Amino acid sequence: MAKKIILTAAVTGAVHVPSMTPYLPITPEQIINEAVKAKEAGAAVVHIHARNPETGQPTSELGLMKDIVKGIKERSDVVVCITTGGAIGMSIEERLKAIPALKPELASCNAGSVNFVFSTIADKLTEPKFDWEVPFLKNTYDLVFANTYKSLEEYITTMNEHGTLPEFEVYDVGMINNIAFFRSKGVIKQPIYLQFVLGVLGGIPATVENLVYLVKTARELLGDVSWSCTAAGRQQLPLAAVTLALGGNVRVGLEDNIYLKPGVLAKSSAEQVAQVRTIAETLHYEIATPAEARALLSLKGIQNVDY
Ligand code: KMH
Ligand code: ZN
Repeated sequence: MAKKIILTAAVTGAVHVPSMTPYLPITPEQIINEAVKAKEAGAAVVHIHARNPETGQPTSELGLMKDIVKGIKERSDVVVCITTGGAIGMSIEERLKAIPALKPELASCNAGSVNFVFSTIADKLTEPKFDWEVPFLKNTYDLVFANTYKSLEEYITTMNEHGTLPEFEVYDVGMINNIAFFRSKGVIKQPIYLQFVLGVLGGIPATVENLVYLVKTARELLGDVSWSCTAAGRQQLPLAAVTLALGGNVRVGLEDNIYLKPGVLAKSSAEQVAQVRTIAETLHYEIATPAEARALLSLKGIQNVDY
């Protein structure tokens, strides 16, 4: 069977703020619509955060997350990956509570602590729409995106208990060794699925050499595990092409990059999905359907979620 490529769309995230682009989905309805459009463009997985529908501020409010994932499930069979990263500054409890509550098939699991700095965005906001935006952005200059070993063990164990596959978010090479540690301890009991996240200020820079280094190190420490890659900002599409050449899966979306091409805002994550799909199909790859992605990742099935 030709290698099937799993495309993931991270439709809103908790980094970009509404004043940066009018196309950032913030209400449940907008997030649901963007997820369904991304699936229709070729995404087999959507990575979901919740936001305050009035102000766009990232929130861990369970009711909103439930409305969003239920709405997506009612309109599409796409795989939903719920964030446990939440937003910088959220507590472990806030970030983790969606797993026991909603029991998703897939959830992000951040494989180590990292400075996750996006304060530079504040300098470019000429007329912020909301009071929370500039302080939220500037605070990242003095915050660590904390994922201690103790919290990592709690995230992984909780996901094991609810049949949720951890999608390990890897921001730097040392985090691959963290995952190897938890596998050697027997904490990791499910197949390992990596999401390399390059280009975060504080994490590994988004270069071809660094992606090759990450893939090589993962193979050395973890063996032949499934992996995907996303690059923040302008490297998103070039590194997507390199990822495909390396046999990896690809994540795009407005969580990671608000542009379609230099100077042109993406109107939806679906537009970025379509760009990567074109490259993949030109390379004679086939795009995985949600059902094929479930099989490739050994997911428990949409009938086993709790929403
Ligand atoms: N929002 C960032 C702090 C995740 O979804 O697990 C990290 C993030 C990771 O979005
Ligand atoms: Zn995220």
